[in-house]
Amino acid sequence: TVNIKINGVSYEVAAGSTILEAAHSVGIEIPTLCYLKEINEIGACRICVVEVKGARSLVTACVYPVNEGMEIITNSEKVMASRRTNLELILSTHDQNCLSCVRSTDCELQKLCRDYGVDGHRFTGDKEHYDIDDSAPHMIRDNNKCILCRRCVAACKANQAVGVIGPTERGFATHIACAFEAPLGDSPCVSCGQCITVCPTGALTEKDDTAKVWEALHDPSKHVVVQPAPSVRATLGECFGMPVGTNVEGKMVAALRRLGFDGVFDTDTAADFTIMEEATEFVHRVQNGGALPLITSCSPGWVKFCETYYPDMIPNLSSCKSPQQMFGALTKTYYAQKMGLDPHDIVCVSVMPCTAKKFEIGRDDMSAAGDGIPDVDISITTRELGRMIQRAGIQFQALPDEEFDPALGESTGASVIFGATGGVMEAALRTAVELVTGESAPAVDYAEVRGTAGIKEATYEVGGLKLNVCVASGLSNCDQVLKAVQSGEKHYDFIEFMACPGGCVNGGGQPTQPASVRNFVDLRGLRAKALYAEDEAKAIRKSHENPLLKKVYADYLGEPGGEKAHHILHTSYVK
Ligand code: HC1
Repeated sequence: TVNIKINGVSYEVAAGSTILEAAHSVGIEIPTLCYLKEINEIGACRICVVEVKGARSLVTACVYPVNEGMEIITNSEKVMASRRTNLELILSTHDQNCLSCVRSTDCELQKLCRDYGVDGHRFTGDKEHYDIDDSAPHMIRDNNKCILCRRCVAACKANQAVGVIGPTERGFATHIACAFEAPLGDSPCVSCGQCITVCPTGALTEKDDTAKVWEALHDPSKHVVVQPAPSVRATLGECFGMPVGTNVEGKMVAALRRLGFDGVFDTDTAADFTIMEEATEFVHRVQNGGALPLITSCSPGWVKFCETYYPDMIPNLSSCKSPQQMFGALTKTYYAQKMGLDPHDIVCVSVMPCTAKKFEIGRDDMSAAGDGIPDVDISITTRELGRMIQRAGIQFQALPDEEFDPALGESTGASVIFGATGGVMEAALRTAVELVTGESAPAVDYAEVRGTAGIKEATYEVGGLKLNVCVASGLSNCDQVLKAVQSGEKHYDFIEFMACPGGCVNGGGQPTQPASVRNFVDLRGLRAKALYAEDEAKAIRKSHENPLLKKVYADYLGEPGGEKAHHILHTSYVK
Protein backbone atom coordinates (compact mmCIF):
# COMPACT_ATOMS: atom_id res chain seq x y z
CA THR A 1 0.00 0.00 0.00
CA VAL A 2 0.91 3.67 -0.30
CA ASN A 3 -0.19 6.69 1.69
CA ILE A 4 -1.83 9.50 -0.24
CA LYS A 5 -4.09 12.46 0.36
CA ILE A 6 -7.24 13.10 -1.61
CA ASN A 7 -8.91 16.47 -1.14
CA GLY A 8 -6.90 16.96 2.05
CA VAL A 9 -7.84 13.65 3.68
CA SER A 10 -5.22 10.91 4.25
CA TYR A 11 -5.79 7.40 2.91
CA GLU A 12 -3.89 4.16 2.56
CA VAL A 13 -4.52 2.69 -0.91
CA ALA A 14 -3.25 -0.20 -3.01
CA ALA A 15 0.18 0.38 -4.53
CA GLY A 16 0.15 0.28 -8.31
CA SER A 17 -3.43 1.45 -8.58
CA THR A 18 -4.40 4.42 -10.71
CA ILE A 19 -5.71 7.61 -9.15
CA LEU A 20 -9.16 6.62 -10.45
CA GLU A 21 -9.02 3.21 -8.75
CA ALA A 22 -7.51 4.58 -5.56
CA ALA A 23 -10.20 7.27 -5.30
CA HIS A 24 -12.94 4.72 -5.99
CA SER A 25 -11.57 2.46 -3.25
CA VAL A 26 -12.13 5.22 -0.68
CA GLY A 27 -15.56 6.21 -1.96
CA ILE A 28 -14.67 9.12 -4.23
CA GLU A 29 -15.90 8.83 -7.80
CA ILE A 30 -14.04 10.60 -10.60
CA PRO A 31 -16.05 10.94 -13.82
CA THR A 32 -14.79 9.20 -16.98
CA LEU A 33 -15.90 8.89 -20.58
CA CYS A 34 -13.35 7.06 -22.72
CA TYR A 35 -11.89 4.78 -20.05
CA LEU A 36 -12.79 1.10 -20.04
CA LYS A 37 -10.76 -1.04 -17.71
CA GLU A 38 -8.13 -3.16 -19.43
CA ILE A 39 -9.23 -2.48 -22.99
CA ASN A 40 -9.37 1.30 -23.43
CA GLU A 41 -6.90 2.94 -21.10
CA ILE A 42 -5.97 5.83 -23.38
CA GLY A 43 -6.61 8.94 -21.27
CA ALA A 44 -8.03 10.70 -24.31
CA CYS A 45 -11.28 12.43 -23.31
CA ARG A 46 -9.72 14.26 -20.34
CA ILE A 47 -12.94 14.22 -18.35
CA CYS A 48 -11.19 12.44 -15.48
CA VAL A 49 -8.60 15.17 -14.96
CA VAL A 50 -7.46 15.92 -11.41
CA GLU A 51 -4.82 18.13 -9.80
CA VAL A 52 -1.72 16.48 -8.41
CA LYS A 53 0.49 18.62 -6.21
CA GLY A 54 3.76 19.26 -8.00
CA ALA A 55 2.54 18.20 -11.44
CA ARG A 56 2.84 20.83 -14.16
CA SER A 57 -0.67 20.33 -15.54
CA LEU A 58 -3.85 18.46 -14.76
CA VAL A 59 -3.38 14.68 -15.03
CA THR A 60 -5.76 12.00 -16.25
CA ALA A 61 -6.81 9.89 -13.27
CA CYS A 62 -7.65 6.81 -15.36
CA VAL A 63 -4.04 6.12 -16.32
CA TYR A 64 -1.95 8.01 -13.75
CA PRO A 65 -0.58 5.75 -10.98
CA VAL A 66 -0.54 6.75 -7.31
CA ASN A 67 2.79 7.25 -5.52
CA GLU A 68 3.74 7.43 -1.85
CA GLY A 69 2.89 10.86 -0.46
CA MET A 70 0.87 11.96 -3.49
CA GLU A 71 -1.61 14.79 -2.88
CA ILE A 72 -4.59 14.80 -5.21
CA ILE A 73 -7.44 17.25 -5.60
CA THR A 74 -10.42 15.91 -7.51
CA ASN A 75 -12.83 18.83 -7.33
CA SER A 76 -10.89 22.12 -7.44
CA GLU A 77 -12.19 25.07 -9.45
CA LYS A 78 -9.53 24.41 -12.08
CA VAL A 79 -10.55 20.75 -12.36
CA MET A 80 -14.25 21.54 -12.63
CA ALA A 81 -13.66 24.29 -15.22
CA SER A 82 -11.52 21.96 -17.31
CA ARG A 83 -14.07 19.17 -17.25
CA ARG A 84 -16.81 21.63 -18.14
CA THR A 85 -14.91 23.00 -21.13
CA ASN A 86 -14.12 19.50 -22.37
CA LEU A 87 -17.79 18.60 -22.13
CA GLU A 88 -18.80 21.79 -23.95
CA LEU A 89 -16.39 20.96 -26.76
CA ILE A 90 -17.69 17.40 -27.03
CA LEU A 91 -21.25 18.64 -27.02
CA SER A 92 -20.52 21.24 -29.71
CA THR A 93 -20.26 18.52 -32.34
CA HIS A 94 -22.86 16.18 -30.85
CA ASP A 95 -26.34 15.69 -32.26
CA GLN A 96 -28.48 17.03 -29.42
CA ASN A 97 -31.69 15.39 -30.47
CA CYS A 98 -31.90 13.84 -27.03
CA LEU A 99 -35.67 13.77 -26.49
CA SER A 100 -36.32 10.58 -28.38
CA CYS A 101 -32.80 9.13 -28.37
CA VAL A 102 -32.97 5.54 -27.26
CA ARG A 103 -30.19 6.23 -24.73
CA SER A 104 -31.90 9.28 -23.19
CA THR A 105 -31.67 8.97 -19.40
CA ASP A 106 -28.95 6.33 -19.61
CA CYS A 107 -26.54 8.30 -21.81
CA GLU A 108 -23.22 8.85 -20.06
CA LEU A 109 -22.63 12.18 -21.85
CA GLN A 110 -26.09 13.42 -20.87
CA LYS A 111 -25.47 12.56 -17.22
CA LEU A 112 -22.13 14.38 -17.17
CA CYS A 113 -23.63 17.44 -18.85
CA ARG A 114 -26.37 17.47 -16.25
CA ASP A 115 -23.88 17.01 -13.39
CA TYR A 116 -21.70 19.86 -14.66
CA GLY A 117 -24.49 22.20 -15.79
CA VAL A 118 -23.32 22.12 -19.39
CA ASP A 119 -25.57 22.92 -22.32
CA GLY A 120 -24.76 23.12 -26.01
CA HIS A 121 -24.73 26.92 -26.32
CA ARG A 122 -21.16 28.04 -25.69
CA PHE A 123 -19.41 26.68 -28.77
CA THR A 124 -21.46 26.70 -31.93
CA GLY A 125 -20.39 26.59 -35.54
CA ASP A 126 -19.53 23.91 -38.04
CA LYS A 127 -20.68 20.37 -37.52
CA GLU A 128 -19.86 17.37 -39.65
CA HIS A 129 -22.93 15.57 -40.88
CA TYR A 130 -22.76 11.81 -41.19
CA ASP A 131 -25.19 9.49 -42.94
CA ILE A 132 -26.68 6.87 -40.67
CA ASP A 133 -25.32 3.39 -41.38
CA ASP A 134 -28.14 0.86 -41.13
CA SER A 135 -26.60 -1.66 -43.51
CA ALA A 136 -25.92 -4.37 -40.91
CA PRO A 137 -28.73 -6.75 -39.93
CA HIS A 138 -28.42 -6.05 -36.24
CA MET A 139 -27.40 -2.47 -35.52
CA ILE A 140 -27.34 1.20 -36.48
CA ARG A 141 -24.33 3.52 -36.42
CA ASP A 142 -25.10 7.22 -36.04
CA ASN A 143 -21.78 9.02 -36.08
CA ASN A 144 -23.56 12.31 -35.37
CA LYS A 145 -23.83 11.08 -31.78
CA CYS A 146 -20.31 9.65 -31.59
CA ILE A 147 -17.91 11.30 -29.14
CA LEU A 148 -14.79 9.50 -30.41
CA CYS A 149 -14.12 7.76 -27.10
CA ARG A 150 -12.99 4.65 -29.03
CA ARG A 151 -14.61 2.26 -26.57
CA CYS A 152 -16.31 0.45 -29.47
CA VAL A 153 -13.01 0.17 -31.32
CA ALA A 154 -11.39 -1.41 -28.26
CA ALA A 155 -14.26 -3.85 -27.66
CA CYS A 156 -14.18 -4.95 -31.30
CA LYS A 157 -10.42 -5.42 -31.47
CA ALA A 158 -9.23 -6.29 -27.96
CA ASN A 159 -12.13 -8.43 -26.76
CA GLN A 160 -13.37 -9.78 -30.03
CA ALA A 161 -10.31 -10.02 -32.32
CA VAL A 162 -12.52 -8.73 -35.12
CA GLY A 163 -11.34 -5.14 -35.48
CA VAL A 164 -13.61 -3.99 -38.29
CA ILE A 165 -13.89 -0.40 -37.06
CA GLY A 166 -11.35 2.30 -36.32
CA PRO A 167 -10.75 6.04 -36.41
CA THR A 168 -10.52 7.47 -39.91
CA GLU A 169 -9.24 10.87 -41.11
CA ARG A 170 -7.70 13.51 -38.85
CA GLY A 171 -8.63 16.48 -36.68
CA PHE A 172 -12.18 17.79 -36.96
CA ALA A 173 -13.01 15.19 -39.63
CA THR A 174 -12.03 12.23 -37.44
CA HIS A 175 -14.76 9.62 -37.25
CA ILE A 176 -15.14 5.91 -36.58
CA ALA A 177 -15.66 3.81 -39.69
CA CYS A 178 -14.87 0.55 -41.42
CA ALA A 179 -11.92 0.34 -43.81
CA PHE A 180 -12.46 2.39 -46.99
CA GLU A 181 -15.69 3.76 -45.46
CA ALA A 182 -17.43 0.48 -46.32
CA PRO A 183 -20.89 0.05 -44.82
CA LEU A 184 -20.79 -2.13 -41.71
CA GLY A 185 -23.05 -4.64 -43.45
CA ASP A 186 -20.33 -5.22 -46.07
CA SER A 187 -17.60 -5.74 -43.49
CA PRO A 188 -16.69 -8.99 -41.71
CA CYS A 189 -18.50 -7.78 -38.57
CA VAL A 190 -19.93 -10.80 -36.71
CA SER A 191 -22.93 -8.91 -35.22
CA CYS A 192 -21.95 -9.58 -31.58
CA GLY A 193 -22.99 -6.07 -30.48
CA GLN A 194 -20.22 -5.72 -27.91
CA CYS A 195 -19.58 -2.25 -29.37
CA ILE A 196 -23.15 -1.26 -28.50
CA THR A 197 -22.92 -2.27 -24.86
CA VAL A 198 -19.82 -0.13 -24.31
CA CYS A 199 -20.99 2.94 -26.28
CA PRO A 200 -21.61 5.79 -23.81
CA THR A 201 -24.14 7.55 -26.07
CA GLY A 202 -26.76 6.68 -28.70
CA ALA A 203 -24.17 6.44 -31.51
CA LEU A 204 -24.47 2.65 -31.59
CA THR A 205 -27.80 0.96 -31.04
CA GLU A 206 -29.45 -2.30 -31.93
CA LYS A 207 -31.92 -2.24 -34.83
CA ASP A 208 -35.18 -1.69 -33.02
CA ASP A 209 -37.66 -4.39 -34.02
CA THR A 210 -40.28 -3.60 -31.40
CA ALA A 211 -42.63 -2.03 -33.98
CA LYS A 212 -42.84 -5.42 -35.71
CA VAL A 213 -43.73 -7.08 -32.38
CA TRP A 214 -46.43 -4.52 -31.63
CA GLU A 215 -47.86 -5.00 -35.12
CA ALA A 216 -48.04 -8.77 -34.62
CA LEU A 217 -49.60 -8.37 -31.17
CA HIS A 218 -52.23 -6.03 -32.59
CA ASP A 219 -53.12 -8.39 -35.46
CA PRO A 220 -55.98 -10.68 -34.38
CA SER A 221 -55.24 -13.13 -37.19
CA LYS A 222 -51.82 -13.93 -35.70
CA HIS A 223 -50.97 -16.35 -32.91
CA VAL A 224 -47.96 -14.69 -31.30
CA VAL A 225 -45.65 -16.70 -29.04
CA VAL A 226 -42.59 -15.48 -27.18
CA GLN A 227 -39.41 -17.19 -25.94
CA PRO A 228 -36.99 -15.35 -23.64
CA ALA A 229 -33.40 -16.66 -23.58
CA PRO A 230 -31.90 -18.18 -20.42
CA SER A 231 -29.89 -15.11 -19.44
CA VAL A 232 -32.66 -12.54 -19.94
CA ARG A 233 -34.23 -13.45 -16.58
CA ALA A 234 -30.95 -12.52 -14.90
CA THR A 235 -30.70 -9.07 -16.49
CA LEU A 236 -34.13 -7.67 -17.41
CA GLY A 237 -34.57 -6.25 -13.89
CA GLU A 238 -31.66 -3.88 -14.57
CA CYS A 239 -33.89 -2.05 -17.08
CA PHE A 240 -36.09 -1.18 -14.11
CA GLY A 241 -33.35 -0.22 -11.67
CA MET A 242 -33.14 -3.56 -9.90
CA PRO A 243 -29.73 -4.73 -8.60
CA VAL A 244 -27.38 -6.55 -10.97
CA GLY A 245 -27.88 -10.31 -10.57
CA THR A 246 -31.58 -10.26 -9.66
CA ASN A 247 -33.47 -13.19 -11.20
CA VAL A 248 -36.80 -11.77 -12.42
CA GLU A 249 -38.13 -14.85 -14.22
CA GLY A 250 -41.61 -14.71 -12.64
CA LYS A 251 -42.11 -10.98 -13.26
CA MET A 252 -40.77 -11.34 -16.81
CA VAL A 253 -43.38 -14.01 -17.53
CA ALA A 254 -46.12 -11.81 -16.02
CA ALA A 255 -45.00 -8.83 -18.11
CA LEU A 256 -44.94 -10.87 -21.34
CA ARG A 257 -48.45 -12.12 -20.63
CA ARG A 258 -49.66 -8.56 -20.03
CA LEU A 259 -48.12 -7.44 -23.31
CA GLY A 260 -50.58 -9.82 -24.96
CA PHE A 261 -48.58 -12.82 -26.17
CA ASP A 262 -50.74 -15.87 -26.88
CA GLY A 263 -48.07 -18.25 -25.61
CA VAL A 264 -45.46 -17.29 -23.05
CA PHE A 265 -42.80 -19.96 -23.45
CA ASP A 266 -39.14 -20.41 -22.63
CA THR A 267 -35.99 -20.74 -24.75
CA ASP A 268 -34.72 -22.91 -21.87
CA THR A 269 -37.08 -25.65 -23.05
CA ALA A 270 -35.36 -25.65 -26.43
CA ALA A 271 -31.94 -25.56 -24.75
CA ASP A 272 -32.78 -28.99 -23.31
CA PHE A 273 -33.44 -30.21 -26.87
CA THR A 274 -30.11 -28.70 -27.97
CA ILE A 275 -28.33 -30.70 -25.28
CA MET A 276 -30.15 -33.88 -26.24
CA GLU A 277 -29.13 -33.46 -29.87
CA GLU A 278 -25.63 -32.13 -29.21
CA ALA A 279 -24.71 -34.75 -26.62
CA THR A 280 -25.99 -37.43 -29.02
CA GLU A 281 -23.90 -35.91 -31.81
CA PHE A 282 -20.83 -35.76 -29.56
CA VAL A 283 -21.09 -39.36 -28.41
CA HIS A 284 -21.67 -40.45 -32.00
CA ARG A 285 -18.56 -38.59 -33.18
CA VAL A 286 -16.45 -40.01 -30.34
CA GLN A 287 -17.62 -43.58 -30.92
CA ASN A 288 -17.60 -43.46 -34.74
CA GLY A 289 -14.59 -41.28 -35.47
CA GLY A 290 -16.30 -38.03 -36.52
CA ALA A 291 -14.61 -34.62 -36.62
CA LEU A 292 -13.27 -33.66 -33.21
CA PRO A 293 -13.15 -31.43 -31.31
CA LEU A 294 -16.88 -30.91 -31.58
CA ILE A 295 -17.53 -27.19 -31.16
CA THR A 296 -20.83 -25.76 -29.92
CA SER A 297 -22.90 -23.73 -32.36
CA CYS A 298 -25.45 -21.86 -30.28
CA SER A 299 -23.70 -18.48 -30.32
CA PRO A 300 -24.36 -16.95 -33.77
CA GLY A 301 -21.57 -14.39 -33.36
CA TRP A 302 -19.13 -17.26 -32.88
CA VAL A 303 -20.64 -19.20 -35.83
CA LYS A 304 -20.20 -16.17 -38.09
CA PHE A 305 -16.64 -15.73 -36.78
CA CYS A 306 -15.91 -19.36 -37.62
CA GLU A 307 -17.40 -19.09 -41.10
CA THR A 308 -15.51 -15.85 -41.78
CA TYR A 309 -12.13 -16.40 -40.17
CA TYR A 310 -11.82 -20.17 -39.62
CA PRO A 311 -13.74 -21.84 -42.48
CA ASP A 312 -11.47 -24.92 -42.11
CA MET A 313 -13.09 -25.56 -38.74
CA ILE A 314 -16.67 -25.70 -40.09
CA PRO A 315 -16.71 -29.55 -40.03
CA ASN A 316 -16.06 -29.30 -36.29
CA LEU A 317 -19.11 -27.14 -35.64
CA SER A 318 -22.07 -28.97 -34.18
CA SER A 319 -24.84 -29.19 -36.75
CA CYS A 320 -27.39 -28.40 -34.03
CA LYS A 321 -29.42 -25.26 -34.45
CA SER A 322 -29.19 -22.89 -31.48
CA PRO A 323 -31.92 -23.10 -28.84
CA GLN A 324 -33.47 -19.92 -30.30
CA GLN A 325 -33.83 -21.65 -33.67
CA MET A 326 -34.81 -25.03 -32.23
CA PHE A 327 -37.56 -23.29 -30.32
CA GLY A 328 -38.88 -21.63 -33.46
CA ALA A 329 -38.61 -24.87 -35.42
CA LEU A 330 -40.61 -26.79 -32.79
CA THR A 331 -43.18 -23.99 -32.64
CA LYS A 332 -43.83 -24.01 -36.36
CA THR A 333 -43.99 -27.83 -36.58
CA TYR A 334 -44.83 -29.74 -33.39
CA TYR A 335 -46.74 -26.95 -31.63
CA ALA A 336 -48.60 -25.87 -34.79
CA GLN A 337 -49.76 -29.44 -35.31
CA LYS A 338 -50.72 -29.93 -31.68
CA MET A 339 -52.72 -26.68 -31.60
CA GLY A 340 -54.24 -27.14 -35.06
CA LEU A 341 -52.64 -23.88 -36.26
CA ASP A 342 -51.36 -23.01 -39.70
CA PRO A 343 -47.65 -22.22 -39.20
CA HIS A 344 -48.12 -19.23 -41.54
CA ASP A 345 -50.30 -17.68 -38.82
CA ILE A 346 -47.81 -18.16 -35.97
CA VAL A 347 -45.41 -15.36 -35.15
CA CYS A 348 -42.48 -16.51 -33.03
CA VAL A 349 -40.74 -13.71 -31.14
CA SER A 350 -37.49 -14.29 -29.27
CA VAL A 351 -36.11 -12.07 -26.51
CA MET A 352 -32.35 -12.43 -26.60
CA PRO A 353 -29.36 -10.96 -24.80
CA CYS A 354 -27.79 -10.89 -28.21
CA THR A 355 -27.78 -8.77 -31.36
CA ALA A 356 -26.36 -11.57 -33.55
CA LYS A 357 -29.65 -13.41 -32.99
CA LYS A 358 -31.24 -10.78 -35.29
CA PHE A 359 -28.84 -11.97 -37.95
CA GLU A 360 -29.31 -15.66 -37.09
CA ILE A 361 -33.07 -15.66 -37.71
CA GLY A 362 -32.45 -14.68 -41.34
CA ARG A 363 -29.79 -17.33 -42.05
CA ASP A 364 -30.46 -19.88 -44.79
CA ASP A 365 -31.58 -23.31 -43.70
CA MET A 366 -33.69 -21.99 -40.82
CA SER A 367 -37.14 -23.11 -41.93
CA ALA A 368 -38.22 -26.41 -40.40
CA ALA A 369 -41.82 -25.93 -41.58
CA GLY A 370 -40.68 -25.26 -45.18
CA ASP A 371 -42.48 -22.95 -47.62
CA GLY A 372 -40.13 -20.11 -46.58
CA ILE A 373 -41.69 -19.96 -43.11
CA PRO A 374 -38.93 -18.74 -40.77
CA ASP A 375 -38.36 -20.67 -37.56
CA VAL A 376 -38.21 -17.37 -35.67
CA ASP A 377 -39.89 -14.26 -37.07
CA ILE A 378 -38.62 -11.44 -34.86
CA SER A 379 -35.72 -11.28 -32.42
CA ILE A 380 -35.56 -8.44 -29.91
CA THR A 381 -32.94 -7.75 -27.26
CA THR A 382 -33.39 -7.55 -23.49
CA ARG A 383 -33.20 -3.77 -23.88
CA GLU A 384 -36.01 -3.72 -26.45
CA LEU A 385 -38.23 -5.81 -24.20
CA GLY A 386 -37.50 -3.37 -21.37
CA ARG A 387 -38.68 -0.52 -23.58
CA MET A 388 -41.84 -2.39 -24.61
CA ILE A 389 -42.76 -3.01 -20.98
CA GLN A 390 -42.14 0.65 -20.21
CA ARG A 391 -44.24 1.86 -23.14
CA ALA A 392 -47.09 -0.47 -22.11
CA GLY A 393 -47.17 1.22 -18.71
CA ILE A 394 -46.54 -2.03 -16.87
CA GLN A 395 -45.16 -1.46 -13.38
CA PHE A 396 -42.54 -4.17 -13.59
CA GLN A 397 -41.43 -4.23 -9.98
CA ALA A 398 -45.01 -4.54 -8.74
CA LEU A 399 -45.83 -7.57 -10.92
CA PRO A 400 -46.59 -10.92 -9.32
CA ASP A 401 -44.42 -13.93 -10.17
CA GLU A 402 -46.06 -16.10 -12.80
CA GLU A 403 -45.14 -19.34 -14.58
CA PHE A 404 -44.45 -20.12 -18.23
CA ASP A 405 -47.24 -21.73 -20.26
CA PRO A 406 -46.71 -25.48 -20.11
CA ALA A 407 -46.95 -26.35 -23.82
CA LEU A 408 -43.34 -25.24 -24.45
CA GLY A 409 -42.36 -23.92 -21.05
CA GLU A 410 -40.88 -26.80 -19.06
CA SER A 411 -37.15 -26.86 -18.56
CA THR A 412 -34.33 -28.15 -16.38
CA GLY A 413 -31.45 -26.65 -14.43
CA ALA A 414 -29.13 -27.66 -17.26
CA SER A 415 -30.80 -25.27 -19.66
CA VAL A 416 -30.80 -22.14 -17.53
CA ILE A 417 -27.00 -22.19 -17.11
CA PHE A 418 -26.63 -21.92 -20.92
CA GLY A 419 -26.62 -18.19 -20.32
CA ALA A 420 -23.20 -18.22 -18.61
CA THR A 421 -19.84 -19.23 -20.05
CA GLY A 422 -19.31 -22.95 -19.39
CA GLY A 423 -23.00 -23.61 -18.95
CA VAL A 424 -23.54 -25.34 -22.28
CA MET A 425 -20.52 -27.57 -21.66
CA GLU A 426 -21.73 -28.50 -18.16
CA ALA A 427 -25.24 -29.20 -19.41
CA ALA A 428 -23.89 -31.33 -22.27
CA LEU A 429 -21.61 -33.30 -19.93
CA ARG A 430 -24.52 -34.08 -17.58
CA THR A 431 -26.25 -35.81 -20.49
CA ALA A 432 -23.25 -37.16 -22.47
CA VAL A 433 -21.93 -39.02 -19.42
CA GLU A 434 -25.18 -40.93 -19.07
CA LEU A 435 -25.41 -41.59 -22.81
CA VAL A 436 -21.94 -43.16 -22.74
CA THR A 437 -22.30 -45.20 -19.53
CA GLY A 438 -26.00 -45.93 -19.77
CA GLU A 439 -26.18 -45.27 -16.03
CA SER A 440 -27.48 -42.44 -13.93
CA ALA A 441 -24.57 -40.29 -12.73
CA PRO A 442 -24.95 -38.91 -9.21
CA ALA A 443 -22.77 -35.82 -9.86
CA VAL A 444 -24.23 -32.92 -11.79
CA ASP A 445 -21.70 -30.21 -10.94
CA TYR A 446 -18.71 -29.65 -13.22
CA ALA A 447 -17.01 -26.89 -11.26
CA GLU A 448 -13.91 -26.77 -13.50
CA VAL A 449 -15.87 -25.23 -16.38
CA ARG A 450 -17.62 -22.62 -14.23
CA GLY A 451 -16.47 -19.07 -13.54
CA THR A 452 -15.75 -16.01 -15.62
CA ALA A 453 -12.20 -16.86 -16.79
CA GLY A 454 -11.84 -16.30 -20.53
CA ILE A 455 -10.43 -19.80 -21.18
CA LYS A 456 -11.09 -22.91 -19.04
CA GLU A 457 -9.89 -26.48 -19.53
CA ALA A 458 -10.72 -29.79 -17.85
CA THR A 459 -10.27 -33.51 -18.34
CA TYR A 460 -13.01 -35.97 -17.37
CA GLU A 461 -13.06 -39.79 -17.25
CA VAL A 462 -16.29 -40.99 -18.80
CA GLY A 463 -17.03 -44.69 -19.07
CA GLY A 464 -13.36 -45.50 -19.67
CA LEU A 465 -12.91 -42.57 -22.07
CA LYS A 466 -10.68 -39.61 -21.24
CA LEU A 467 -12.34 -36.43 -22.50
CA ASN A 468 -10.48 -33.13 -22.81
CA VAL A 469 -12.80 -30.18 -22.85
CA CYS A 470 -12.29 -26.44 -23.26
CA VAL A 471 -14.56 -23.45 -22.72
CA ALA A 472 -13.80 -19.99 -24.05
CA SER A 473 -15.79 -16.78 -24.26
CA GLY A 474 -14.94 -13.54 -26.00
CA LEU A 475 -13.80 -14.06 -29.57
CA SER A 476 -10.18 -13.12 -28.89
CA ASN A 477 -10.07 -16.04 -26.44
CA CYS A 478 -11.78 -18.32 -28.97
CA ASP A 479 -9.22 -17.17 -31.54
CA GLN A 480 -6.39 -18.06 -29.15
CA VAL A 481 -7.81 -21.54 -28.51
CA LEU A 482 -8.34 -22.20 -32.22
CA LYS A 483 -4.75 -21.24 -33.02
CA ALA A 484 -3.53 -23.69 -30.36
CA VAL A 485 -5.79 -26.44 -31.73
CA GLN A 486 -4.72 -25.86 -35.32
CA SER A 487 -1.02 -25.83 -34.44
CA GLY A 488 -1.40 -29.13 -32.60
CA GLU A 489 -0.40 -27.55 -29.29
CA LYS A 490 -3.77 -28.44 -27.74
CA HIS A 491 -5.97 -31.50 -28.13
CA TYR A 492 -9.60 -31.24 -27.14
CA ASP A 493 -12.61 -33.46 -27.71
CA PHE A 494 -15.30 -30.90 -27.00
CA ILE A 495 -15.21 -27.09 -26.99
CA GLU A 496 -17.79 -24.51 -25.97
CA PHE A 497 -17.33 -21.12 -27.59
CA MET A 498 -19.42 -18.04 -26.84
CA ALA A 499 -18.80 -14.84 -28.76
CA CYS A 500 -19.36 -12.50 -25.84
CA PRO A 501 -16.92 -12.31 -22.90
CA GLY A 502 -18.60 -14.16 -20.03
CA GLY A 503 -21.23 -15.67 -22.35
CA CYS A 504 -24.79 -14.49 -22.93
CA VAL A 505 -25.08 -12.79 -19.52
CA ASN A 506 -22.75 -10.20 -21.02
CA GLY A 507 -24.27 -10.30 -24.50
CA GLY A 508 -24.50 -7.40 -26.90
CA GLY A 509 -28.24 -7.07 -26.29
CA GLN A 510 -28.09 -6.83 -22.52
CA PRO A 511 -29.03 -3.73 -20.52
CA THR A 512 -26.34 -1.07 -20.83
CA GLN A 513 -24.43 -0.23 -17.69
CA PRO A 514 -22.29 2.90 -17.54
CA ALA A 515 -18.53 2.59 -17.40
CA SER A 516 -18.70 3.72 -13.75
CA VAL A 517 -20.38 0.35 -13.08
CA ARG A 518 -18.62 -1.75 -15.75
CA ASN A 519 -15.19 -0.76 -14.48
CA PHE A 520 -15.84 -1.72 -10.88
CA VAL A 521 -18.64 -4.33 -10.74
CA ASP A 522 -18.30 -7.94 -11.90
CA LEU A 523 -21.38 -7.82 -14.13
CA ARG A 524 -20.73 -11.24 -15.67
CA GLY A 525 -20.12 -12.96 -12.36
CA LEU A 526 -23.18 -11.50 -10.61
CA ARG A 527 -25.53 -12.22 -13.50
CA ALA A 528 -24.17 -15.78 -13.87
CA LYS A 529 -24.62 -16.39 -10.16
CA ALA A 530 -28.36 -15.81 -10.54
CA LEU A 531 -28.50 -18.55 -13.20
CA TYR A 532 -26.49 -21.09 -11.18
CA ALA A 533 -28.75 -20.45 -8.19
CA GLU A 534 -31.80 -21.25 -10.33
CA ASP A 535 -30.12 -24.44 -11.60
CA GLU A 536 -29.42 -25.56 -8.06
CA ALA A 537 -32.99 -24.92 -6.99
CA LYS A 538 -34.52 -26.99 -9.82
CA ALA A 539 -35.86 -30.44 -9.11
CA ILE A 540 -34.63 -31.71 -12.50
CA ARG A 541 -31.14 -30.66 -13.55
CA LYS A 542 -30.38 -32.90 -16.54
CA SER A 543 -31.80 -32.08 -19.98
CA HIS A 544 -32.61 -35.69 -20.91
CA GLU A 545 -34.86 -35.96 -17.84
CA ASN A 546 -37.14 -33.10 -18.95
CA PRO A 547 -40.61 -34.76 -19.11
CA LEU A 548 -41.81 -32.45 -21.88
CA LEU A 549 -38.75 -33.27 -23.98
CA LYS A 550 -39.33 -37.01 -23.53
CA LYS A 551 -42.92 -36.57 -24.61
CA VAL A 552 -42.07 -34.55 -27.74
CA TYR A 553 -39.47 -37.14 -28.82
CA ALA A 554 -41.90 -39.98 -28.15
CA ASP A 555 -44.93 -38.38 -29.83
CA TYR A 556 -43.33 -36.41 -32.62
CA LEU A 557 -39.56 -36.29 -33.21
CA GLY A 558 -38.60 -39.94 -32.85
CA GLU A 559 -35.03 -40.76 -31.78
CA PRO A 560 -32.58 -38.01 -30.76
CA GLY A 561 -30.28 -37.54 -33.75
CA GLY A 562 -32.78 -39.44 -35.93
CA GLU A 563 -34.02 -38.38 -39.34
CA LYS A 564 -36.95 -36.23 -38.26
CA ALA A 565 -35.02 -34.63 -35.41
CA HIS A 566 -32.26 -33.84 -37.89
CA HIS A 567 -34.63 -32.26 -40.35
CA ILE A 568 -36.20 -30.01 -37.72
CA LEU A 569 -33.40 -29.32 -35.25
CA HIS A 570 -30.17 -29.24 -37.29
CA THR A 571 -28.66 -26.82 -39.79
CA SER A 572 -25.66 -26.28 -42.08
CA TYR A 573 -22.95 -23.65 -42.52
CA VAL A 574 -21.43 -21.64 -45.32
CA LYS A 575 -17.80 -20.92 -46.19
FE1 HC1 B 1 -27.74 -17.52 -25.26
FE2 HC1 B 1 -28.56 -19.69 -26.17
S1 HC1 B 1 -27.61 -19.44 -24.17
S2 HC1 B 1 -26.96 -18.43 -27.21
O1 HC1 B 1 -26.03 -17.64 -24.81
O2 HC1 B 1 -27.63 -21.30 -26.61
O3 HC1 B 1 -28.28 -15.20 -26.98
O4 HC1 B 1 -29.08 -16.45 -22.79
O5 HC1 B 1 -30.61 -17.78 -25.85
O6 HC1 B 1 -30.20 -19.73 -28.78
O7 HC1 B 1 -30.76 -21.17 -24.77
C1 HC1 B 1 -28.05 -15.99 -26.20
C2 HC1 B 1 -28.57 -16.72 -23.73
C3 HC1 B 1 -29.51 -18.11 -25.79
C4 HC1 B 1 -29.60 -19.77 -27.78
C5 HC1 B 1 -29.94 -20.64 -25.32
